[in-house]
Amino acid sequence: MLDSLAPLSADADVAALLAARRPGHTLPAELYTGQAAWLADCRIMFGRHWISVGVACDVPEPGDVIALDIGPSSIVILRDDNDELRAFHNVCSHRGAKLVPAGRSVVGKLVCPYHQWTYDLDGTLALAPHMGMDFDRALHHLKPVALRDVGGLLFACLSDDPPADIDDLAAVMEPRLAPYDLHDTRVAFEQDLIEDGNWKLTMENNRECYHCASNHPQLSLSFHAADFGYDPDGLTETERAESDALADAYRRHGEHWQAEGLPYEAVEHTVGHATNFRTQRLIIAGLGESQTPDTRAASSVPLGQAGRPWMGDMHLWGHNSWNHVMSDHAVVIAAYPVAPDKTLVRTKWLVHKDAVEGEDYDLDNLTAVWKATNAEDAHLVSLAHRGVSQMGYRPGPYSRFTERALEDFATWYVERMAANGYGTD
Ligand code: 3BY
Ligand code: FES
Ligand code: FE
Repeated sequence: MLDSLAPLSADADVAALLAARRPGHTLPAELYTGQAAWLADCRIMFGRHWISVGVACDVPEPGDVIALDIGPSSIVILRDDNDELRAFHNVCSHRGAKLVPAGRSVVGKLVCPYHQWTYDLDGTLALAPHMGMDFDRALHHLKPVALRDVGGLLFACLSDDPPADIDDLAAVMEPRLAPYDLHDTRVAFEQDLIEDGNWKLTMENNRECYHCASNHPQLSLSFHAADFGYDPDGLTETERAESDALADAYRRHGEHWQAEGLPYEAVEHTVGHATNFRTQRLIIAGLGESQTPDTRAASSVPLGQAGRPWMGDMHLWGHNSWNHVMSDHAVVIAAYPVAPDKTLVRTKWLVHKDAVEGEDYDLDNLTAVWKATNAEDAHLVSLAHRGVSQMGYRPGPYSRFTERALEDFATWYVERMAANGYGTD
């Protein structure tokens, strides 16, 4: 029996905790709270899987740079002089200093602050003073990070051997995102929020709307219930009626979207896949246009060829992200581990690049729903982390009706950790 307060020091302990996970239930405490488990997550879940790292319009011009810390690791994403997007490990090839501080910058070259080794934007070492005649600069290129631009959303994998099934995500999402032309957008606003909880609690919280009615008064105006994987067996009469009404609403909207040539079906790649994602065109409640306080479009300049306010919400969940792409704006949210009990939640609101603040949209109106929702979710995640840290915590049961996506997430997590050396065999 695993004592919930026993210290963890070794990978074997993490493997034992993973093996102890009870199907249908939340994880053993130390998988949320322990330092060894957190480091293992950084190494495997954030080190050997594709993660959401931002948007192409974060770096619109050559020389634009974003440095992103991911647990103990850090990457640099930039646009080089040939207009190509690139990513590198944020580590100098000399003595390993962190090259670029976290955040945005504009540079001609990347210059290490320690001894001024200087790299071109394609990662080539251009200058290394005091290294002598026989020093071969070609051997000291910055270490590249695999980067994929999927319809304007950026995914990176820090491993030298990234999972090949990012191609599945790209094949599904590129046609779905094409009408919105996210390459033609700009970041109207960005918010960083540190949640006082483990990254898996952040993700679990996001994978259900069980908590929405009682915690998200703003979001609930536009967020229509969706079937994130109900188990149809054992529903009460009321639950059955709700489930039928939901299926009916999605059938009607589906017919409409189909006639418009808009893909809408749910596609789920979770258990059994390396790259975890789910997408579906979601109904927007109320007047049906956008996730705003009045459920109308926030921006009068539509995204790309979107043009029609009735396109719903093309949602995409990745293993560290949730995205809502609507006819007038997109909300791109990603979570990054900071410490076992700290997670950075970064939100970007994208509008058409020609939309002018104050004329075409009001920034407060654009950001109101997710600012409120993020603050509410941060509070819930902190409560969950406080609870799982207590001696009285026991793994609790997920609802088969509204929390199946959490069960899938937890199962996928255990499976991926085992596939990467954290098994008990
Ligand atoms: O943002 C999301 O996708 C999820 C879905 C339900 C709760 N949360 C808002
Ligand atoms: Fe970067 Fe020395 S560590 S130049
Ligand atoms: Fe929430």
